Amino acid sequence: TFDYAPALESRSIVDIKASYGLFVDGEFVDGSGTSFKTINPATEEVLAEVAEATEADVDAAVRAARRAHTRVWSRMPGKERAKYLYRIARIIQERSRELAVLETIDNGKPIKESRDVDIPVVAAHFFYYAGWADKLEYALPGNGHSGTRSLGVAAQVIPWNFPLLMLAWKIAPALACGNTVVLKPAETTPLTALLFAEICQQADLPPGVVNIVTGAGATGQALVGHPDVDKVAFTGSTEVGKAIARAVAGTDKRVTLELGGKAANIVFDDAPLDQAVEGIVDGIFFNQGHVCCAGSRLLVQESIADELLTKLKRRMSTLRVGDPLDKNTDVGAINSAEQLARIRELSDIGEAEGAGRWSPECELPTTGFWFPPTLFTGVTQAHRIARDEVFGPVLSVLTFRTPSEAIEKANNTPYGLSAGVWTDKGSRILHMAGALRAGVVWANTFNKFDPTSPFGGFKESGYGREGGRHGLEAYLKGGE
Ligand code: TXE
Repeated sequence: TFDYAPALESRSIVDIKASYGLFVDGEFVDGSGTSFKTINPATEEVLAEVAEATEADVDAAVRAARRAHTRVWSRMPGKERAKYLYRIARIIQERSRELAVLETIDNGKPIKESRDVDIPVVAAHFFYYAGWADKLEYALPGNGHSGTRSLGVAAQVIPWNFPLLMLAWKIAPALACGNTVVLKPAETTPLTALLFAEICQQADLPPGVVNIVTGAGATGQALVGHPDVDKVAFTGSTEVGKAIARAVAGTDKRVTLELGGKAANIVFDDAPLDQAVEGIVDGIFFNQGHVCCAGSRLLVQESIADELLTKLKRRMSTLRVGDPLDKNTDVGAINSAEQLARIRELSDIGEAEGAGRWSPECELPTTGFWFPPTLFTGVTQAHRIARDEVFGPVLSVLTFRTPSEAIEKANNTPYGLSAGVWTDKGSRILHMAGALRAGVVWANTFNKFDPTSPFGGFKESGYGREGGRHGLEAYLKGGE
């Protein structure tokens, strides 16, 4: 464990309770079932006991959301809904330090990422969608009021890699459009969603507009399967996404799915190499590689492969792995023992299949879940590490000679979430952006998120878009 001053000082600014209930109808209530423990993945310290919501608890939450939708939220003029969203956004800003520290403790991500990326982008989403809330109205005939084209109750299930950011991506547009929500955070990272519930109380959000039910897969299953849910929004594994798509098939529920990825980061010989190295490092080691759009396959043009790899290894050697609460840490803890086991297994398979494995020398803490930044060279398209989503700090390097070979290799994956292109030629960027089967293509940058930009995938990466104007469509009846 870590015992030096900065970590202890940060730890003291968050008030973690010994146990947490569910947030239903504006109140924290006890669950009717068992509870589970959430731990700090950097230390394995038990942080809190959290209620495991049962089917009955989920039902109570959906009922509360339905009542709030019918009686309050869908009838409220958009400019009033906007006030609540702005208020939430401002409280998030005011409590950003607390939110960042709690996110880091429950998730394992470096504090400089939660402080400089996650929480500011969370607030930005609430500000952005607050601005939409009064622009989606239509006049109701006769009574002079305006009404919403909201769908009703949204069931939202999110993963553990960006707990609060995924919550913001889902809750902010849903509320702006006049829907109410029941959200289930991931079982390894429930704490910031529960702090968000407290923020909803602080903002005087009408009871039932936001409900948080904690628990594992069975709770998620009960939520998306609830007959009174109108809309399902899921971010998580492709496997569970497919199961959800099957479960709602034949119902009139609307669904959006944001699933896995295996993005190619493509570096041409005319690319600014030092900038590309930064983008490659950010693409795969940001958030320990627990990123659905992570640039987990580096496709480098053969003529510059040696030079790029030398620079990349030098840069990787400077990454600081360790205490997530230390402001200087670049790579934090792996989120769970299960995820660590998965990363280890796929990496061992990579080695057994003949790829060259390399990691910089770094001393890993002895407690908690850790994996060093890792590079595999000599990877071919047949290797499992070139095909499967590792969801960890593991980069597979492949080479290409021509742009068409780069396109063929980049698209040779069942996924289609994101890609990166590094080149000095504008025409090549446009050509690649058109040819790559990926929902997002970054040019000379990577992993940049903004509330105004739509995000979502092709193929097995799911369907529907979150973010921007496009993100509203998933929560409105009829087309724009
Ligand atoms: O995902 P799950 P896991 C990928 C990544 C990772 C793998 C497994 O490759 O290694 O998935 O991660 C809830 N009905 N991604 O096991 O199980 C669950 O409680 C309804 C990519 O954590 O999909 C959690 O809240 N809900 C991904 C959420 O689904 C169910 C992010 C995600 O967990 C459910 C996470 C069910 N039957 C993992 N079963 C991305 N796209 O960013 C589980 N859940």
